Amino acid sequence: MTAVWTYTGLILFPILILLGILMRANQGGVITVPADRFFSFLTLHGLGMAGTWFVIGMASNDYLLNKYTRSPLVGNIVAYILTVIGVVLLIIATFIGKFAAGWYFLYPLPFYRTWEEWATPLFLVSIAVLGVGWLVWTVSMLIGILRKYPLSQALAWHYLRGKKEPEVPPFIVVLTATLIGIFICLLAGVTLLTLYFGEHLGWMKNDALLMKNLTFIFGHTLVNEMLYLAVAVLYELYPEFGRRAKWKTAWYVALSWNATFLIVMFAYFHHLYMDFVQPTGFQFIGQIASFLAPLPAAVVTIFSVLAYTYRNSMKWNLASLLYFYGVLGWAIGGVAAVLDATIVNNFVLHNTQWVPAHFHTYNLLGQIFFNLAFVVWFAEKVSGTPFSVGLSRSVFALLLFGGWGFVSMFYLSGTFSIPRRFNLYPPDLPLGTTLAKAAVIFALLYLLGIIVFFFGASQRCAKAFSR
Ligand code: HEM
Ligand SMILES: [Cu+2]
Repeated sequence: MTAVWTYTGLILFPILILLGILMRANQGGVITVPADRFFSFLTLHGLGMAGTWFVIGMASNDYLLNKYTRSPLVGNIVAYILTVIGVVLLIIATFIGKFAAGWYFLYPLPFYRTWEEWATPLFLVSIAVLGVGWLVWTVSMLIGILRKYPLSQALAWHYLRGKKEPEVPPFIVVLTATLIGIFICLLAGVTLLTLYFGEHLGWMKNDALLMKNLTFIFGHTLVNEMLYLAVAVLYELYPEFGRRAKWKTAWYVALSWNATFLIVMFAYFHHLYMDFVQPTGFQFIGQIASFLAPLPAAVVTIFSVLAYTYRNSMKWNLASLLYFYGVLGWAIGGVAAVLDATIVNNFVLHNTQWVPAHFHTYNLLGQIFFNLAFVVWFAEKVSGTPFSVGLSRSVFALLLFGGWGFVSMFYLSGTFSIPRRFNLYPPDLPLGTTLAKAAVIFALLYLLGIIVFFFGASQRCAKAFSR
């Protein structure tokens, strides 16, 4: 199944990048995409990217989990079938129906149509199908973990009491904390969709503030947890590239991931700074949680990676390089995110391209580097053929140069207050157009890197089926 997921992800990714490039080329005035198309591309691109890398993260964790315990395979298969159905429906709703309410379809936008009437319910059904599939998968992986470790052990609470037995690998601790978080935010998603259906069917009118809170518990938290899924795999695999011993759980690892799991649930309040009706206390909680959320997990992980790498005879290949530089992208994107989540800065940066700048950094150059590192490791393992030096070098150079160039254009735009989510810039913002043109070139390099990567990885993954 891991190979099936990998193929699916590696086919969807370039298509979604292409949508991104088309949007940027339109913003740069290189091509013309009609406005209704542009915003349906934006919706499909954002949701598609989040979904693709979420499932690749789940699939890689499921694969590694089987080293320690068996999680029911049926969860994985049900998730695959529902994901395929959900994606097909989503593509129909956005491509043919031109549904275009943005990737988190903020209430009440789905009801203010500029698109086909059937596209709204179809879109909501597609998200519901995906949500149910992923909920089943999450529960099945949690069952797998709980078969071997009671919950308190899986979360390493005994380490907090100074005990070191029984030994629980950090991978299990991070994964358990992450899966519980995913479970909670998917439940919020289900509630949100139920309320949407209620209003669509004319049974009720919803409260906009409640809907916005639910949207961001779901959206903000899910993309955070998707990053942690990739980090869980890093804990398991990075030490394979050095000579020193594997990582062991220590009290600070236990403490930091338990803390992260709790705090991340409250950080989403930073999406509501502009909502004056939100109780003021929540704004303070949002501010404090946004400062604290990244600290434990990021600091412990970055420190662990650096400490492990320092004076260790590392085996540098495509996978380990992607891990190392992925940590860099994660860290820089994270700092940019915290800058934006600081209330005084948010007055200036809100809805500028600073926002896509920060999340493209830790996704494109962080989380995706981690996931690609897993794919390299997996492809080499099932095929027994390592990626050649030439292939690794060209892929790595293209991704690094193209990726950083692409996000730099977003940062520059954000610094000069170019707004996000504009299909065309007004004549008094010519800088936005120029930077968009440059971004297209960088993004094409990144895309080329991914295509080369795809050929290298798919040949090797094919061996997974012939065994
Ligand atoms: C080279 C690859 C990529 C390109 C060329 C690209 C391009 C773009 C562009 C042009 C936008 C619109 C920015 C604006 O508001 O003006 C955008 C938005 C977005 N992208 Fe990407 N992107 C790429 C990769 C990714 C990845 C890897 C992810 C997530 C894992 C991602 C997630 C999103 C999301 C969530 C949005 C916001 C959608 C919305 O506003 O509703 N993108 N991207
Ligand atoms: Cu957020």
